[in-house]
Amino acid sequence: AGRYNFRHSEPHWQERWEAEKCFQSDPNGDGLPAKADSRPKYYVLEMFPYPSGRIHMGHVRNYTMGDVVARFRRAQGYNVLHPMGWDAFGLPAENAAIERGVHPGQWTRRNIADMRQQFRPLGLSIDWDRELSTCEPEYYRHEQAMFLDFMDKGLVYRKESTVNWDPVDHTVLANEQVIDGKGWRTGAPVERRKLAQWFLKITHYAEELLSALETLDRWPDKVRLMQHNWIGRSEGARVFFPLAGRDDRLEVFTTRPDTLYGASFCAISAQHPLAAEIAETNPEAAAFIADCARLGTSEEAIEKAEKKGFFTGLEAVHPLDPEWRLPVYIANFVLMEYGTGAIFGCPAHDQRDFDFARRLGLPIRAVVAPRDADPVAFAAELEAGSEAFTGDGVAINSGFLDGLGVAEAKRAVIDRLAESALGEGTVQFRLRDWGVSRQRYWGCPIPVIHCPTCGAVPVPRDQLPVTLPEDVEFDRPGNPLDRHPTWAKVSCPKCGGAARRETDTLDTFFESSWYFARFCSPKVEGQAFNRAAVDYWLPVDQYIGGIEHAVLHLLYSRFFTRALKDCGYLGLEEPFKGLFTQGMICHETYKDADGRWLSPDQVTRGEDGALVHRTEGTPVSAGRSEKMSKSKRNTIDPAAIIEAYGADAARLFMLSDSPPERDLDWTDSGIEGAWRYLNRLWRLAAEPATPLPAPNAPRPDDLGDGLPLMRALHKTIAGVSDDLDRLRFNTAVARLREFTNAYEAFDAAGDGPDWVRRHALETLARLWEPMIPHLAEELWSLLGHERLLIHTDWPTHDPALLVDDTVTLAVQVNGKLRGQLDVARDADRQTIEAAALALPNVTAQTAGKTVRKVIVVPGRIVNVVAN
Ligand code: ANZ
Ligand code: ZN
Repeated sequence: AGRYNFRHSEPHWQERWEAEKCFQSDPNGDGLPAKADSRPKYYVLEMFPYPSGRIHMGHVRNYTMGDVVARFRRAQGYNVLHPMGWDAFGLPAENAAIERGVHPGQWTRRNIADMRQQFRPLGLSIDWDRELSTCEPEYYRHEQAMFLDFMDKGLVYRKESTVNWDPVDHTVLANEQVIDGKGWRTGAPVERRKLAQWFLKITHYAEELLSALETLDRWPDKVRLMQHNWIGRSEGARVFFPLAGRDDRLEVFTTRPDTLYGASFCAISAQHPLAAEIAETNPEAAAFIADCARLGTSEEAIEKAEKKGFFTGLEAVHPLDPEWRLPVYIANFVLMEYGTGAIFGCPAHDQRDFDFARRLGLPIRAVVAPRDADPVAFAAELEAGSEAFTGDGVAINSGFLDGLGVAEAKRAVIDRLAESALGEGTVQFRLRDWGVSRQRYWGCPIPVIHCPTCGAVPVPRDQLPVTLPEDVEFDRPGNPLDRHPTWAKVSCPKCGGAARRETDTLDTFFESSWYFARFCSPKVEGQAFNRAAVDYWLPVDQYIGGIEHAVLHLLYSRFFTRALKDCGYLGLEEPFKGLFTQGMICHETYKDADGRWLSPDQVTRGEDGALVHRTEGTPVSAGRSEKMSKSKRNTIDPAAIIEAYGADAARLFMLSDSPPERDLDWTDSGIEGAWRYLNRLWRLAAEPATPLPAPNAPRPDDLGDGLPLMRALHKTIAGVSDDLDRLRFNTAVARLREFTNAYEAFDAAGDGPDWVRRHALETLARLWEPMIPHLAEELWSLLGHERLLIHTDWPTHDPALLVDDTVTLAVQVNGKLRGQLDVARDADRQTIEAAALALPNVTAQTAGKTVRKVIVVPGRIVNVVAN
């Protein structure tokens, strides 16, 4: 038997697709299809890669899935947009500059060129004419304009905020550069410093970003839930506690105004202005505040830490009872960034407050009891115990609230507070505004000039883009833009005086928040988008990427789309109609006797089948299959796989092994199985058991012996179409493999009309094309076609052929199930009776008895009555 020569075939078909411009989607350069093109549009996008220099298996899986969707939709008659670009700004390029002395731009552009070459052999149906790279001024100039538009709309502001500061290198560190609280290069404990930074007002859209999640019915529930929690909407109240002996008051946020009668203290954050005021005259307070700062600001650390408080000496007046005083503490568990940075504590109904009250000996007073409990006994038990009651119930010990349910009591308190202007209902979000300033070189310059007289002045639009200077040095830590001799020195656009450019650059999430829209018309100059092109292509119909972007990237993009709409750039709110998050690629891990990680190609099987070191022959132990990572050395290089087995085998294995949302275990046997199957498939057309008729032969009226295969084929068409529609690639593969088995048996038997064989084989090639495009074209050409397979339409199934021609009947004897019977759908009563009585189990059960009656319920049951 011959072998499929993928080394010849794969490049050959890639060249044909390119020569015929099969994936071109921008005939006029304005992003739009040709005027006469009336096909509906379909935009499929995979999250664009960071140009690290090498593609990895995760990329192969991601882009293969997107490619299947693109090819499938194209075959179905859609005008498909399937672009590719590079998320090209970011820290690794700067690290390369620091470590190897190569300029970040040079490093990045070389990586892009390398990766483009590595993607080619995969045979992806990408429109490379739309390629973009975010580090080029022709891309980032538009986001500088967007930044200015956002400024005009009040969606940008500047405020002091904390950064990670390396005290040895004297530089700001990105979060990724802080490892276990220490600087990545110096190992020095990181300090917190305040710096003025730029923020985008994502919170302006908090309510919408939350409520619109409901409309995203083609997103995974998991991602919607993560965004829901991230936005974190809480309904509650702002309550004002006058401060005794002062003329100001403490403003707190609470979700439980119904528990106000259970209050026993107030607490403020260590960063609260009132805390700072007290610290000015109270060194102990200052020491306590400094102590809290060491805890860091991560919510997790705060959650875990022991609850501590410092009494300020101040007393707050209870808003519902002017005689009632509450001590005010500075507490380490109150965050300045949430609500108002101040709380009232109700120990009986909040565990944190409970623990705090116990430690400090503060009163614990139950004010809510379960509906069916005896209030007095319940309160006594709670106050003596160690657990807060956070469930639903009715108000007790609460004056005018007594007897009301939690929800009613909340409303009643808010109404009462509003009457005396001591409170109001409010909604609070966990979502924070997006800090976009980065003290880095390799990013988009923020288009602002700082003037000592005029303040922060936007760069005039006719002076955009503000480009990065090329002549920078990375020989010292810190931001080279900051110490560049001339770049930052400019005159103020307003007053003409000496001024300085903003030397911070934008967070790289900025670029990825609108690239999907730029792909709609990547060549237009002078504006970010051709409005008609974004109106035509957006939203992205199917977006595919990793779950690690479930919150930030996807939320920022949703925010950007709204902000861009409000600035008149485009007309929609939700950029991604369908979202799919794929699983990771895993591989077994290996260690030698000394516990060192070994890579898969260092490991082989010895004569006895045990794992050994390939060159040293020493024993190797295999560990769990884990996500492929450099640190565990369990990666497989896609280039090596494609070299050995071809792109189609890699694609097939990626798609077939497990559901696409799950993790996939890369195994040698898996890729070899895929390779063997491809050869089998190839032989069906290259070396058919029975010669095939010429193409385009007419369909015979009577399919004769070919009917069962035709039924199987049409079931396969229907099933695969449905699977690809829902991105169930693995089941599509399973169906096609099953049909291949049926076809092989049919071909070997050599009967049935030849037309059916050709038709089945051609359809099989068509159905496989989205997944293994090269071999599919090869089969198509072996079957005698000149024109490319990808120009042929997706097949539709014939519903008549989906109806089974047999039915399965349950056979009972005296009402007890004794067997099953497959009969022709149109079999008559006599035939069914005879077949039922002939079943061995039925003969056994009726032996020595007389059959009195046989009842046939058509299509369902046969009951034999015998005694
Ligand atoms: C009084 C109270 C009584 C509370 C009670 C809870 C239970 P979520 O649901 O997350 O919005 N809180 C408010 N601001 C805070 C801050 N800056 N740092 C720490 N805690 C803060 O939680 C809101 C609740 O968390 C608020 O309701 C407040 O405590 C606390 F039986 O007020 B509550
Ligand atoms: Zn000025």
